This record gives sequence, C-alpha cells and structure tokens, in this order.
Amino acid sequence: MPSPAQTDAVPPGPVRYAREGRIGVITVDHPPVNAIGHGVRSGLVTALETGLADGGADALLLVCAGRTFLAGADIREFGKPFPPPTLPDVVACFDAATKPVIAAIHGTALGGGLEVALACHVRVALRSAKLGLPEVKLGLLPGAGGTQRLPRLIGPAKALDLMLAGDPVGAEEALALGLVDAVEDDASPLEAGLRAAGRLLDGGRVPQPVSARIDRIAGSDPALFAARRADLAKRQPHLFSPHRIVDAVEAAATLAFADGTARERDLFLACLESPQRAGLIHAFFAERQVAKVPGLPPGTPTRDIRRVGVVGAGTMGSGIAMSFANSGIPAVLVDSTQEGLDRGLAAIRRNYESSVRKGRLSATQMEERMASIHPTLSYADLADADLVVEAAFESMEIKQTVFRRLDGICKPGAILATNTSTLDVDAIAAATGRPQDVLGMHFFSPANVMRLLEVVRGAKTSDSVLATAMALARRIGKVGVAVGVCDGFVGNRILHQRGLEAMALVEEGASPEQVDRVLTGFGFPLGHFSMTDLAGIDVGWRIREERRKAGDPEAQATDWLDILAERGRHGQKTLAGVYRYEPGSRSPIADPAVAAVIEEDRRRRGIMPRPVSNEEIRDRCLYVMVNEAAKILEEGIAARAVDIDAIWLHGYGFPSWRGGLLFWADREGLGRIAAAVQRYHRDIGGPRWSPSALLLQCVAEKRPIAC
Ligand code: TC6
Repeated sequence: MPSPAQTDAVPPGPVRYAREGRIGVITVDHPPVNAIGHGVRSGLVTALETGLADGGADALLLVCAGRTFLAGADIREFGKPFPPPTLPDVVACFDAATKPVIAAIHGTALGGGLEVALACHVRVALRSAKLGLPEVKLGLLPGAGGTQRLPRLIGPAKALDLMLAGDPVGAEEALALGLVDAVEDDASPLEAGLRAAGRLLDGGRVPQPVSARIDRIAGSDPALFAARRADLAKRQPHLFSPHRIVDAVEAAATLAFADGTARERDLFLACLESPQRAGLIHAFFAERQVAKVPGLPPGTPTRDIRRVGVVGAGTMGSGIAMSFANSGIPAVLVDSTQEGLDRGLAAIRRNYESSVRKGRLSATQMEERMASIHPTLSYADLADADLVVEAAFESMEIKQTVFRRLDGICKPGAILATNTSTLDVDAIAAATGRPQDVLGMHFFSPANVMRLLEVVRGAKTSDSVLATAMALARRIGKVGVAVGVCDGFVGNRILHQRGLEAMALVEEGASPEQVDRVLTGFGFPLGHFSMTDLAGIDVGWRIREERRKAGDPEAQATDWLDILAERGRHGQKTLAGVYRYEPGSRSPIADPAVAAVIEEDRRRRGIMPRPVSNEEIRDRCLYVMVNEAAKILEEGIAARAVDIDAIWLHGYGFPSWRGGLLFWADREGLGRIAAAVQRYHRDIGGPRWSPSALLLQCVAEKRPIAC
C-alpha cells in the first residue's frame, strides 16, 4: 500500500499529517525509537488539531514510521525543564478528540508511548508488537495518565502487575488483557490501522474514551493495595517509585478521573525529583554506552558465529553453554571425564526443568535447548566451532595446556576465548600460534542468568575479534564491556579489594553477618560473604593459592576462609561455607562453628576484637572499591567510568537506583571519600588504601569522576 501523500498543512518535522481517503493519518517519524521529545509532543498536538479541522477526515489514525511505535518519553529530557506541551497535555488532547482516533502499534509501545495509545479510542497491534509501562525501571511512574487509564481498561490488579514489573507483554497477551482491541497479522502498521479505521467507520461502535470508563474499577478491593504495599516493603524496601505507583492506582480506584490525574501528577513529580530517578536513568544509558568501545570504529567487520564450543562442564561451563543454547546458538560441550559431563548436563536439565515448572519455558523449548548442547569427551568435535570458550580450572598451567590443544584442533579464524576470572590473558594467548584470535570472555555466575560479560582485550587481540565478541554479547542478551588485561580485570579486581577489607573488618571484630547486613542495607542483593558462598569458597581459595605462589604481599597468610575451604566448607554447593544452608534452600544461616574458626584465627594472630560500627563497615567496604576503580581508570584498564559502573551493575548487583559505583561516588562526595582513603592509608595501610592519583586530582580540580 502506498504511503499517504503529505500535505503542506503541517511543516516538516518529526510528525506529519496526511489524508488517506476518509482517514487522517498522523505519522511520527523520529528515529531511532520515536521517543516523545519536545518536537514530537508539539508535532502531535498540531497534527491532531489539523486532523480534527480537516473536513474530509472522519477518523484519525496514529501510526509510527521506522522500527517501532512511540517508545516513550525522551529519557534525555528528564531532569531538565519541560517546555509545553507536556506529555499529559498531549494525552489530554487525544482524550478530548471529537473524532474517533485509532492507534496502530508495531515494535514497542512503551511508557508515554503506550499512554498516548491509551488515550485513543481504539488500539490495534501487530502480532509481533510489545506493550508496557517500564517507567518503574527508571525510578518513575506512568505520569501521563497511565496510572489512571490502565486500571480503567484492565482492572487495578493487572494494572499493578504490569506497572510494578515494568516488563512488556506481547500483543496476544495484551489482547487477552483488554489492553488492545485487535491483533493483526502480516501487515504494515499503516495497513492494519487503516483497516481498523475502515471497520470503525463502516458501522462499528466508537468506544467511549478510557477516561470515562468505570466498570473495571468500581468496587475495587482496598485489601489489594494493602497487600501490594506489604509485598513491596518485603521485596523492594529501598525503592521509591513502586510505592508511588500503588498510591496512584489506588487514587484511580477511589477518586474521580480529574482528581486521580492530579494526584498522579504530584506523585510523578516526586519521583522525578528523587535521586533514584537520576541513578536509574544513568544505569539505562550506561548499558547502551558500553556497547560503543572507544577506539573501535563503528562498522568494524565481525566474524560469523554459527556454532560454539565450551571447554569444561563445571558450573561456569554449563551456564555458558546454556547462554548460547538460550539464544539459539548450538554448543559443543567438552569435558575430560564422562562423570564431569554427566554432572554438567544433569545440572543444565535441572535448571531448565525448574524454568518449565515456573512457566518460563515450555517442555518443547526445553528439549530443543537440550538438543542444541552436544556433550562430548573429544576435543576433535571442536574442529568446526567458530568460537570456543574455555572454562577449565583457574590454573595457568591447565589453561595453557587447553589453549595449546585448541590451537591445534580449531579451524583457522576460529576465536579462542578464556573465561578466566583472574589470570593473564596474554600469557594464555602466548600458548597459541594465533594470539590475535584470543581474548577473554569473562562470564559471571550463574552464567545463564547474570547479564555481565567482561570482554578482555589482550595485547594482540585484533579489532575484528573484539568487535565479534561485543556483538555476540548483545546477541546472547549480555551487557558486554571491553576491558584490558590485569589481575582480576575490572570487576574482580575491585571485588578483591572489597574482600580484603571485609576480611579485615571481621578480623577486627565484625561478624560476617554484620558485614553482609550493612551491604544489603546499602542495596546489594547479597552481602560479601553470602556471595562468596554462592561463588564457592574453593574458587577464591584456589585464586589465593595462585596469588601466594605469585608472591602477592596481601595474600601470604592463610586466613579463616582458607581454613573453611580446607575443611570442605566450599559454600552453598556443600551446604556449608561462611554460613550453613538447609538442603534445597539458599537462605544463609549463621553458624557457630564458623564463629569459632574466626575466633581461633583472631587468637592465632593476637587480635583483640573490638566493636565495629555499621558506618565504618559501609565506608571502608565502599571507599576501598572507589579507590581501586579510580586506579583502574588511571591505568586505562577501563576506558571510562561508565564501563566500571556497568560492570558492577550487571555483574555484582550494585543497586541500580544508585546509578553505579562511580556515579554514586560523585554523589557521596569525592572530597569525603578521598579524605577517608588518606586516613585509612595512614591507619590501616596496605596497597589497597594507597590513594589513587586520579581520585586526588578530581578532588583538587573539583570535578566529578563519573560525569
Ligand atoms: C516515560 O515514557 C515516562 C512518561 C511519563 C511522562 C510524564 N528516550 O535500546 P536501544 C535510545 S519513561 C531517549 O539500543 P533496541 C537509546 O539510548 C520512558 N532515547 O535499541 C539508543 O541510543 P544510542 C519509557 C532512547 O532496539 C537508541 O535509542 N520508555 C529512548 O535494543 C536505541 O536504543 C522506556 O523506558 C527513550 N525513551 O531497543 C523505553 N529509548 O543509539 C526505553 C531508546 O545513542 N527504551 N533510546 O545508544 C527501550 O527499552 C529500548 O530502547 C527499545 C529499543 C525497546 C525501545
């Protein structure tokens, strides 16, 4: 179908108006995602007024060009003044339209985009479309009438589900919910919209505006709101905007539309002012910014990755194989023993079965994914792989042996990646005759869940290999961050310093539970020691052994964690580590046996325990991280502060509403942090407290470290 001819009625801009027979078509064309910035807002109002005044148009159609419907308000404008018309003004104009308005949705109708569609009389979606109100993920609420209209359309309970999760639903589900009126196949949004408009004009009844409906909210149960508040207090105690969403939906259910809308506006403005909004929006852009690697020209050729290999069927290797299988990339999984292979495959199956039980996967999908993982004992089966990820034991000797072997078997051009978390990628690459094809792909445990992928560029890694790994990260749903080679790269290097500080705090008198409580109180989902148990104490123990062998001055003495590891307390997997665990449960339980080991260790070292305040724990654990992060920037191991922020957000559960480690540091005050670092350097000492020159420089120049 030809696109409608453009009239001169509306000057060229992101929104145009044209007529197609009896239908006035308003087209938004504002790449890449039709975000509703100021130009789109005023364009929409002008185009709507033009359509309403156009005597030849009996109905109006709102449609978008490009890959998606309106993807929401322009996030870059939040925090700046909003020149009118505001999005609520635009939505009010659509709501008051005197001709029927149809929204034809393709791609994603998100946030303010869906709110505009909710103010239309009819919504029709292509089958591939997704619809949602993700504002909660940005620390906001749907502030253009979404909290008032959605409950009127689908009922308050389902509306709360959608707004509190922030995840989009597919067109079919939207139809079942009553969010859209029709789903169309195989059409352009323009064709689908024109068809729906034609049906409406040929005798269909024009539905009343959503704002006028009360059937779905009449008699709402007040207990619903109390239950949601109690649930939020338990699950998301730190977050500001979810509570405001419940308040706004309660207003929809109890107040007249105009009063509910006014209440929504107040609550929206409170969210807008909240520091959490700034943090979450920084996190949103951080995820996208890290994909653009400084010095790697856009358009760098990438290699075709159709099948991969994974060496090692342990916890990491199995999770990595699942990450590929989940994205439709077949994986050959190699292990040195049948027993290891069987154990890995059984773990993968258990994991998928649990997803099937939770309704996240169908039984057929599970079997398809299992079938795309080919277990083998033979390295020769890797000959065809386009990329191999090695996830063997964390030992340089073992890794070099594996790489020598891979170099002999893998086809020319195949990329060889190591999942090492601490070892020198260049030394591993040197075991091969193709160092340009070697790099690190450092996944985080559990690898099939955690989104972070540190892409470690070796001294000889070629641009195309780096670009391929970054593109592959995106393809498998990970946030790839390019980093340089150093011990622990970015994430673990910072974690290592926090670990040393957490251990020092326990030696001085804090308990592991107290340290963990302070960190979860800050917003981390897990405390340092719960995380150690999850990763496996034996992993850290092995790393410490390597460090001891390498003569690291901070890793000389055996500590109480080593004693736990030596006694077979390897963490959650052995139901005992720093904590103990009931079979089938992941909840840590404080264990007097561990307290006794710690006490014994203090006695051995001649340390008299003292009370340690929560504030001291917080400052020491976090400031040591900031100091190390600043050194990483100084050395160029991470190119930008945003890379470090993304790494801690996506790999270590840094609270997203705090924006990221260095974004948070600026808000905490670099002067305060630097002064404390210098004090701890004097009082505690050790390389980890030697102040970063960059940190001191930022303070001297009164400039932020992050942005
Ligand atoms: C809201 O609506 C509140 C309303 C109440 C008001 C009173 N604004 O993700 P991609 C950029 S809150 C500005 O790589 P995809 C993005 O930064 C908003 N920019 O693409 C990137 O720029 P770059 C509610 C935006 O195909 C480029 O577009 N809406 C926006 O993988 C491509 O993005 C949301 O939260 C935006 N809204 O995914 C939706 N969105 O190239 C947020 C994207 O310079 N957006 N950009 O790096 C998304 O979820 C995804 O972008 C997507 C497309 C699913 C729309």
